[in-house]
Amino acid sequence: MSQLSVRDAPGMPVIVGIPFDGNSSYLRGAAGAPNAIRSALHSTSGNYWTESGVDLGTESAFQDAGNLRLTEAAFTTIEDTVAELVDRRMRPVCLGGDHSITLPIARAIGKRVPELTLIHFDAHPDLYDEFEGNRLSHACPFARIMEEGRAKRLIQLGIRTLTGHQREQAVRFGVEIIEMRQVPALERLKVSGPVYISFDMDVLDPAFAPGLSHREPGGMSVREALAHLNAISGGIVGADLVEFNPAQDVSNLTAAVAAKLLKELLGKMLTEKPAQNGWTPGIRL
Ligand SMILES: [Mn+2]
Repeated sequence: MSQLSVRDAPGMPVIVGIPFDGNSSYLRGAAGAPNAIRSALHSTSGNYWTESGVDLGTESAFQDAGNLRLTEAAFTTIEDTVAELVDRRMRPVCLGGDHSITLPIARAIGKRVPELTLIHFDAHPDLYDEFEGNRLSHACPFARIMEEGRAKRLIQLGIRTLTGHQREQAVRFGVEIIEMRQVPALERLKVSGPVYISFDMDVLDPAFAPGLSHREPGGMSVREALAHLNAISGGIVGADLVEFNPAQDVSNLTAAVAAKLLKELLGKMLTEKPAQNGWTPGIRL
């Protein structure tokens, strides 16, 4: 049964909290992220206007469906919820949770949106065939997504932890990897057609975002991440923001960064031009 209580509004971004960290390999805690991000987003220390001039404080900007109630069949619930939103022509913006949640999300979207391009911000390629015996580990979702053919293209950005195995996997699946040492790479994000953005917070340097399960130095600044988000062309059909671990945060700093990224992402979704391949997100300018 559907857990969604949102009104029909074609094209509208809908926040869905996914408090799930059961496939984390190292530290738990990411399940607490959705509520921490909301607290920062609604903090009276800031306002609801994006840098691009969009006021997110109006009822017509976005909806928040709250957090999913998850049981053993968490992936089924996630896939069904995202599928319902896409079928209702809305655009899910999922707040993780660990990165394993991107697999059921991509299943739902990939089945409904042809010619999908995934743009994946991360320190890690998450392409392991299996990790510590778990094929659904947060280290594996993009291997499963590409095996299952859920996307036409996978572009990874900010990568700085490639192993020999994952280099082989990238070749096998035709993944277009932009390593962190190649950043900035704004032009490589000019794509056409529908786009799904998966943003792992650990693409950021831990100096900017200490609240991570896997701190990987040498990453992006917040400003670099925003520049690359804003460089994406195509029509955004959905997104996720994952791997923020509030248990590792310092003075709610990473929560503020996640809320900032969420704001600017929503602002971009509300001002972009519709996709040119027939999947029209139904933007209302
Ligand atoms: Mn990562």
